[in-house]
Amino acid sequence: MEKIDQIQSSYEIAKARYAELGIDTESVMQALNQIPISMHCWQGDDVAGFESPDGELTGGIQATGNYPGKATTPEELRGDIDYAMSMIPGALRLNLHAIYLESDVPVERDKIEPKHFANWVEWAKGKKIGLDFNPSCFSHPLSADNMTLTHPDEEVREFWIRHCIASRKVSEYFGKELGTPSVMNIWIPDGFKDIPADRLAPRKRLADSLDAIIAEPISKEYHKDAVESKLFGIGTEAYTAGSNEFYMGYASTRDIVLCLDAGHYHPTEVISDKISSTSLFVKEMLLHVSRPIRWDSDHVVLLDDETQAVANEIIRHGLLDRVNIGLDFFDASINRVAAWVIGTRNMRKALLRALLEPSQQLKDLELAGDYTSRLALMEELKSLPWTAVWDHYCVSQDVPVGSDWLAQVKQYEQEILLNRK
Ligand code: RNT
Ligand code: ZN
Repeated sequence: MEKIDQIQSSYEIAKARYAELGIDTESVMQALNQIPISMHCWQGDDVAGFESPDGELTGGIQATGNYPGKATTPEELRGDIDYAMSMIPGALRLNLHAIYLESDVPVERDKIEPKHFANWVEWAKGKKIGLDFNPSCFSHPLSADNMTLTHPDEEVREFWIRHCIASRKVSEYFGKELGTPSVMNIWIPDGFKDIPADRLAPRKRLADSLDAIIAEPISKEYHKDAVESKLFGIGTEAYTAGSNEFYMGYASTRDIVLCLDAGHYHPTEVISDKISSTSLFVKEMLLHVSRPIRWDSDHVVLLDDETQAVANEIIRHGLLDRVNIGLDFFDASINRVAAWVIGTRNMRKALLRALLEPSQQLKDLELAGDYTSRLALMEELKSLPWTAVWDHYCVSQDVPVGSDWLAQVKQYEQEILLNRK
């Protein structure tokens, strides 16, 4: 039997199995295909950007590894993203950082303009995808002491405020040009390596800076403000100004988007448990789906229990229109295109499994106090033939099935990546 016929007949069997649970796999695949995942541009070049040829990553984050073939020009990066996206099924967006601007002359961060991102917009138009944005408050002489929007020096603080305001204009331009709002996420590395004497003042300055940044209203049709907390960074182990409580309070009182990054909490804390609570107090969320390991918060996303739990929470509570799914990882020790494909396909797989779950039935069992059946069903669901639905879905979207994409990436590596200087 041809592989394609095998996939078809496996799918028919799976379809019948899920139908027994009242799940219609056809409408599941339709719904799945429309959920946008915002792929981050920075996996392609280890968060280097195009500001200067030897831009160095700072800000308490690090990309480790020196796998050959990283993109060093916008054309290379777009080429790599195009190639990765051709192997990933379903709706995608691209998440850009301010340091990915294009200009013949150096542009200071507080002087960035929409025109510096015109090529990205044209590219996005061609692919019919939306763009998201981030001011880059790191890898810069004025962020060298891990202080930006909280800096005690007003001049430095004002610089970063101007950068964030300029970034909002770029974000608004994305939304206007592409017909879908750009989510602009502010993350700052600000904090202290050792025990601070004053935990309050930097947070007060941060609140004031953010208020100045978002003072000018911009239509949510084009642009949405988001803020991202982090418990720690390399060199900011003792204290970060932008803690979880800080931003939870800030986002809910200012009615902006709260970003939850999977790698930014205490080691046993998970964002899957935060989505429901947050949904009661904040209208919209942004997720940075990622994977923490010890000191790092940015390993490639796996199809692990936590990624699955995140997807389940979104689907079970009907939060698709209030949760923006973004990815945030950067691994420089493996093929970077493969990293995107692995992580993004995994997020999509988790969403598929979440959509295939008879969640009402599980909730009913819980309400009836039948925890035995709840556990039994949850466990049996894991071995239902979701992979047959996934393969069929991949075929229907004209992307590689199973690990077939790997041979393609290896070929791309030989022909393109290894020929880069
Ligand atoms: C850093 C934050 C932040 C960055 C990106 C590059 O810890 O997660 O989101 O990873 O903005
Ligand atoms: Zn993040």
